[in-house]
Amino acid sequence: MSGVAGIVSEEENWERIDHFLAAVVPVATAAKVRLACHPHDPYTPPGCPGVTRVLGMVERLKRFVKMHESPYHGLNFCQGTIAEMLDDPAREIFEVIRWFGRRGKIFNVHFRNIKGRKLDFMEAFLDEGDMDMAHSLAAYRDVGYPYMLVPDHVPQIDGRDPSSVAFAYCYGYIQALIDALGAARGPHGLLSLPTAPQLGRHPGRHRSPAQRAWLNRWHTGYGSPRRAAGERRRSNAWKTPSRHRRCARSIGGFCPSPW
Ligand SMILES: [Mn+2]
Repeated sequence: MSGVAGIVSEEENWERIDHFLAAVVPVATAAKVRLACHPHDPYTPPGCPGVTRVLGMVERLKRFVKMHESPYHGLNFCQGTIAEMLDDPAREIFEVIRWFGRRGKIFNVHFRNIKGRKLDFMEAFLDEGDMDMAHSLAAYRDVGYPYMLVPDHVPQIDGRDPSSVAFAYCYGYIQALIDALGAARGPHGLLSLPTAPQLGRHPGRHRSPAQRAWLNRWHTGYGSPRRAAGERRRSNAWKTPSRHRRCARSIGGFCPSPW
């Protein structure tokens, strides 16, 4: 059974996508407007619930950006949603960033992290999830990604405005990562990070000894990094300036502000 309402098969979904792209991509291309499609969030198994959503899998997203190919047809690359499509995000995410990044198909990045994997995950703060966000940032740098990195939905933080406080924490974390990637040079600097890290026993925490030593300097006097992150949130959250932030210094062209 198929039709306007009810069960929608994969084939029918592709037909609809093709119909839409055929009409819209030429117009967007002529007007030089980038179409940034957000993936289906989260992945759902075929036929669930009656609709086979085709943009919740990496291979399907590759097919999607190749349909009616145009430099103005690409993705709002939600790293969290992509991770929710993968069996082992901590290991697999870098190659996905590279595949879409090298082809110029990433027009915006939702820079967020998760704990877990496909069909078994929790949304997490940038520094608490399984993906190494410093290496992720290095991967965006290496493919020449020129646009924005923005926070996405995260757990809320106690306070007068739990959602905005949590976002403010993410802005600060992104800004610090950008600064660290650009400013810290030499053997202990993030600038020397490879984008295909050597993975240790803990997939989510596969930092090199040099990187761990460098990061530990941040946390002097705060105890563990996780504790330090919690303390920063509680004590400094209200000091975070407006979300309408200045653009980052030009380090690979990143800007953490979506506005
Ligand atoms: Mn998103």
